[in-house]
Amino acid sequence: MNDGVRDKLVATKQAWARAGRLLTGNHGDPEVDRLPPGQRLVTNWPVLDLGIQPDVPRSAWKLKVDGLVENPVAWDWDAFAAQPEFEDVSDVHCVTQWSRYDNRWTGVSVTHLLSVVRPMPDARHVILHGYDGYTTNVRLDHFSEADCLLAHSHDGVPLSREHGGPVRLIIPRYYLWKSAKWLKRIEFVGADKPGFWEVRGYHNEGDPWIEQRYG
Ligand SMILES: Nc1nc2c(c(=O)[nH]1)N[C@H]1C(S)=C(S)[C@@H](COP(=O)(O)O)O[C@H]1N2
Ligand SMILES: [Mo]
Repeated sequence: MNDGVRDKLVATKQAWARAGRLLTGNHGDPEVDRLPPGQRLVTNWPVLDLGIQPDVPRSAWKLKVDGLVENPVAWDWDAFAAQPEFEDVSDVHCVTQWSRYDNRWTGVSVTHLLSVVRPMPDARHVILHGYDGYTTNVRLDHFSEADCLLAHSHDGVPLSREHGGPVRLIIPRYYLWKSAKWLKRIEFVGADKPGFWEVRGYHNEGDPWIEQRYG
């Protein structure tokens, strides 16, 4: 994708955000409904990115975890692979209205990561950085939920480049734009710092059950 096409794509999504497009005004109850309001179920797996799909082989991949933590780490593939393995099945919900059920993710749990790096008391938010320059922000309490992980495989197969391999974040309870692909850095901060889509009109938190799509 060339720069002109990418700029147009970003501008279109930004305009949708301004117009509040796709909002149904309904609230869902995750205890009762499986599909959040305004979503439709798909069985394929759409690819969404900024037109850049960084090619990072496992041998060149590195993850930095820093900021307000007592024990910052920089993991290469071998160090990452040496962490305890975690598996979880979850549904994903994209703000562009598709949801996909029963994704089996394998990787390293955020719970484990937090036990290694130990966030300081004034850490409140987490900024995720991708190899493509993408960023997204998430509240530390949302990031800390038990179903969040640094995933290297999906349904038993290593994550493809287009879906964010070698490693992406998965935050199942929030819209999928929070789940940074091609994960490069996890930064713990005190003051919030809206990311790529958040400064372009997407909601700062992105809870699909109350349709926090925009604003
Ligand atoms: N690094 C990075 N992560 C990203 C994005 C991106 O452009 N770059 N797009 C986000 C958006 S908007 C969505 S909907 C999902 C799409 O994930 P998928 O392509 O695996 O479906 O990735 C999110 N994570
Ligand atoms: Mo998205």
